[in-house]
Amino acid sequence: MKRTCGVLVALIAVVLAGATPAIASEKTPSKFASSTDADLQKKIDAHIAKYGGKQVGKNQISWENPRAVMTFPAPTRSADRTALARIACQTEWFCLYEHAWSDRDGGGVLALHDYGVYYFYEYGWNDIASAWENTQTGHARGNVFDTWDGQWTYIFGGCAYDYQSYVGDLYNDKADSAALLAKC
Ligand SMILES: [Ca+2]
Repeated sequence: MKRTCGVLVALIAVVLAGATPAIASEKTPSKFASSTDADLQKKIDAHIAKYGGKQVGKNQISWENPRAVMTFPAPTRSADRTALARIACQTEWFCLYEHAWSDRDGGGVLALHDYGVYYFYEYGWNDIASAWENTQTGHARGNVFDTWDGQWTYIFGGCAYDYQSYVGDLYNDKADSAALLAKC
């Protein structure tokens, strides 16, 4: 009897350990990470060669019509790196973050500006978003979709101002497209 109890306790302990949810705050390496300024430039050059756009400043690529800006995280050995690794979303944009806000690694950001539809494959951003922030003016709406085989499934979004510091395990790394609308 005593022995059975011991086995049972051990089994419950194993089950509980297995059920522990993944913690979003764990540091995840960014797909866009670099170690030095030269390494960052190499990554940006490679991204532009594949997805077009124009380099802006040290760590951004900009596209026009519709207007979008992708920001690469600062190199790991750069002085620009702060304790709060998350890149701020500027006012009047809809931002998609590579990592949850609690993730100290920060990761990259894709910021969308104009009303209309965006296909993330055009920016090398399919299945990446883990968080979002809508800082557009006038309660403008941002809808984000997982697209598969011609089907668009709405997965998250909201009217300005709104955000999700983490979209949840079900929709994490799923987003493929977005629509920005003037009305909520
Ligand atoms: Ca997807």
